[in-house]
Amino acid sequence: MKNNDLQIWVDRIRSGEVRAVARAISAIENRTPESVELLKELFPHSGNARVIGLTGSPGSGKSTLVDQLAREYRKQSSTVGIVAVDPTSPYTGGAILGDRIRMQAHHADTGIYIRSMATRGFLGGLARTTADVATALDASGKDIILIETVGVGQDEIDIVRLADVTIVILVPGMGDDVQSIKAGIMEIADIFVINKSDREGADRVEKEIRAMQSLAMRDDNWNPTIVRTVATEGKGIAELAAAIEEYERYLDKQDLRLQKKISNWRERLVEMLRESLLQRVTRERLSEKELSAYAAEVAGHHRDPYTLVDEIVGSFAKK
Ligand SMILES: Nc1nc2c(ncn2[C@@H]2O[C@H](COP(=O)(O)OP(=O)(O)OP(=O)(O)O)[C@@H](O)[C@H]2O)c(=O)[nH]1
Ligand SMILES: [Mg+2]
Repeated sequence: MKNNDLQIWVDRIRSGEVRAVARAISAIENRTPESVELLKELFPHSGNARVIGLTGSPGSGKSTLVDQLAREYRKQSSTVGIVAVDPTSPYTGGAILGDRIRMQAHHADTGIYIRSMATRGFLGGLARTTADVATALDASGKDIILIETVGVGQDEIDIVRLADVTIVILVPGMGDDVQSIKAGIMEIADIFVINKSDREGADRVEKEIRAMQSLAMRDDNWNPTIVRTVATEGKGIAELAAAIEEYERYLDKQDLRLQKKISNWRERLVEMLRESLLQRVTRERLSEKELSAYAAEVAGHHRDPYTLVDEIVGSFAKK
């Protein structure tokens, strides 16, 4: 890509042009060589958005909640970018369609940009891709970025940890007891939302969260807020927005926001290095064919893998 074209693209993204942003996100998703050049240009213009991550079981009401939260922020005249990661859950049976409908509902509003990302067949780390997409949205001038992901595995934990504020959504009943939620997910919550509070059992969920909280104190001494919502009716949304703000104020007062970012970047840098080094090794030193041949040698016990790896890395380092 010519430098001039890249600059035009960057300018268009920065002015929030929807098609340029969409193209950027596609490039990032596909990890095209241009996307890296683009991200280098966009990064200096990012860092202003408030990034809020929401996670919860399939069908817990993440999309509905995100939608309501987006409306709330639009009322406050903030612009919003939404990234829905893996919206296809067994519960709603392919909510991508629902997300499409959601997008149409906001279609006339250029202050909001929604993007669904499927996770299957992904090149490289999902967390990194999501973070890069957030960087692009940030550089496009969105004030707030909402990241929605199904809270099931390590990938999701990695994704929401990129956020300034992490919200874990629980629902009463449905066997969705606090105990059954992955421990890792509970620990990352800065705010708990008990959605579907129109149903019976919200009290019990709250009690369980409190019981769990009494067992462990966080390093930052923050006691996660619990907010009840009925996302479908827009109930509790203003309270949630207020809780988010309160936590952000706490972050700033304790000078924790930067610390959080630094510790995130430590991990992201290691991950980027790992990926980049491996890419270089496989590109410059180790072809697929060689890899297969080595694997056969090790499998046949003709060679030990430890010396082999030392040799490969050693020969690479000398280059
Ligand atoms: N009763 C009730 N239903 C709700 C509430 N919030 C969401 N729902 C319903 O729950 C279902 C799932 O909502 P979604 O917002 O798609 O949930 P999700 O967590 O995004 O689902 P996936 O992305 O498929 O994991 C929908 O039928 C919603 O209308 C609520 O507060 N109360
Ligand atoms: Mg959803």
